[in-house]
Amino acid sequence: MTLAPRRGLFILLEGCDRTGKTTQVALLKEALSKLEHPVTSKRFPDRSTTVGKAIDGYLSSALNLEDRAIHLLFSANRWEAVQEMKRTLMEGTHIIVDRYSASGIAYSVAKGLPLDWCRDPDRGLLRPDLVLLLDQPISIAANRDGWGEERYERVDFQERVRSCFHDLSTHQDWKLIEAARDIPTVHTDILRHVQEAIQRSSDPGPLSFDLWQ
Ligand code: FDM
Repeated sequence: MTLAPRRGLFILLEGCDRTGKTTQVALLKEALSKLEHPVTSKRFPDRSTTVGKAIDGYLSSALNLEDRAIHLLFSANRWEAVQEMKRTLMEGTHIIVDRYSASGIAYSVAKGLPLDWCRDPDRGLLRPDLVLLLDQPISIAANRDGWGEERYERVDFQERVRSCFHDLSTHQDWKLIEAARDIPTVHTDILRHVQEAIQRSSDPGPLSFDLWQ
């Protein structure tokens, strides 16, 4: 009899724009690969799908949409990835994800949409096993190269997004990562949390499709 592989962990990095998530996802993936953990990565929005292309048009301001319409597209973009993510995790591969439902909520709440309304379309999505919130003062992000190129890169808006991430994190077991430190230090911190999660979950149990429920 062949035993099914231990399932992979869904590891999520969240945070405001330019907190270093993309760099940290790449470093984490490289580190886990070196440790011989099967691992892949994914980012939301996934701009490669039909829905993702509409989102990309919106983010680059080529396309205008109602706040609620774009919110639903971001959610649809997560739902369309569920089966692929499930398959990958069940094969025993960890997935490191750059943004997910919390971004969906934080950015829409920052526009003034009600929290409950924003959470509803994502109810029942796959729940992450570990959430790392990369956090730093917005003034640091605003000094990075290329700031302001996309629709949401405005200081007042990002302050509201950050505050919503903080509110969300108080009700969940998220790890707060101080992102204003140098890249290797942040990486070491993230890797420690992830290794602890991997060690803790000798049997991670079934996947939970109960996000926000
Ligand atoms: N964003 C991202 C949302 O507004 N809602 C979402 O559900 C998600 C996943 O899209 F400004 C925003 C957050 C950010 C932009 O930028 C995507 P990056 O650079 O690809 O993370």
